[in-house]
Amino acid sequence: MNAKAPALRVITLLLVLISSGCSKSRDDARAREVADRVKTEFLHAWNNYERYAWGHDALKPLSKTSHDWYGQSLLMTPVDALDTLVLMKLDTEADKARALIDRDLSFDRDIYVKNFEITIRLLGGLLSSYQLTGDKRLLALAEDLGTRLLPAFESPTGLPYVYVNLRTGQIRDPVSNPAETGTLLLEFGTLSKLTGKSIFYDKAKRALVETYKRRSQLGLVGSSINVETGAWTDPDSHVSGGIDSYYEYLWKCWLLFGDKDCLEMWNASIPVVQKYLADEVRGELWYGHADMTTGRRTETTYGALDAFFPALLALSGDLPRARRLQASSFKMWNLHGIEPEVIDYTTMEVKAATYHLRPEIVESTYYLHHYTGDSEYSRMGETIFDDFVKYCRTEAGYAALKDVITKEKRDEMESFALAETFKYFYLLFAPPGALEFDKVVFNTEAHPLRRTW
Ligand code: DMJ
Repeated sequence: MNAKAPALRVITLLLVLISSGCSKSRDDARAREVADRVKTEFLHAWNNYERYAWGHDALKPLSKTSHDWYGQSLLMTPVDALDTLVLMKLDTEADKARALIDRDLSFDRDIYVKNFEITIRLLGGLLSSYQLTGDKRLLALAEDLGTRLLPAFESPTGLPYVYVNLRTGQIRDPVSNPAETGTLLLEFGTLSKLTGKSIFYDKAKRALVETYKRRSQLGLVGSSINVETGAWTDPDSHVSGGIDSYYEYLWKCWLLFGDKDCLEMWNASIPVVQKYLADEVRGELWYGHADMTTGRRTETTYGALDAFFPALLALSGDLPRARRLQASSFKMWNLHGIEPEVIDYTTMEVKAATYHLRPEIVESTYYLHHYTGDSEYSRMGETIFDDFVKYCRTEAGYAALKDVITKEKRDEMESFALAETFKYFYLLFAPPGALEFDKVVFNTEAHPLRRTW
């Protein structure tokens, strides 16, 4: 045996370690550089909101005007974006946004608001920003809002109405869907834990359970349900918009609250999703639509909203499916250099051509990068970010696209672009200390909630 062999092996090992150390620090430096670019672009969006729409719900980036959802402002963009400002350490901007919220935000308004949207964007935003800043005024606003939303749950089934009047408590629109009836417990539950008032948890938990109880014999839920009768009005089942975050909250409420009922509901639901909604085409994994009663495939469509599902699969421990589905989402993204709202995955034809600055594919890239540490996902994230900037950046902020094929823009910058899309881009590239992933559960609007109780 060659006496020099052990020494050689040690030297080779050292060289491998040194060179992988070098490539790691190169990767880290590159990530920091992308994180800085994300921050700069986020500021471009935020500064233009400040310049043209300050105090309103949202910026209209093409006309450089503002938009209020209900004719008067609920400060949708500042509340939704505040925790992103804090996480990016944009302290001056964060303080200014917080001062505006503290001074001007009032929920004592005679307007009907959408319970689901207001819960995920405003209630979620106020709670996470309260946890990040310790500003008690934010918690007081959250409690006031939560209290004003409670009448929404006063239906014969306990499933919430779609709209509730913030001042009078009157409700309207009984036809809802599982995402809207089942995506409330992270926010209402956190409010209960932070205020010591159990009513919020109980109402939202009941709505989630009542949705689950109405699943078909196969175990699937449909696309629309009447909250007064509890009857389904559309049996179309999928993981897309209108149902998506119902599944997300089954798992996440187990994670955040340790609520065993949620775990049981998740365990009973997810194998059914795999059986009836998952689809294999050309060796790729996709999720389509099926009739909730018969399980028959009804549509082979997938889209920007479905692209949250790899994140949920990864979070719940199913990395193999998460990786495969993310590859499909990225294929969809690359079809036209930016993803459309809906495609038919059997033909790869675009079925709905808009792009609303949605975050879901970025969210999944972030989760997969976190769980696998694989540089494939930072490269993927960089491509997505470069395309996002290339096609959606405009002189006054970021604009949605009317058509991903022609790249024609539309006059819209939804608050979730700041709350979610930029936040997930940033966290994907930021140093690990920017946010301790394992200590938080993101609500469906990317507001990190912590078990501080
Ligand atoms: C957001 O408001 C939330 O992520 C919701 O769960 C789905 N739609 C938008 C983003 O696309």
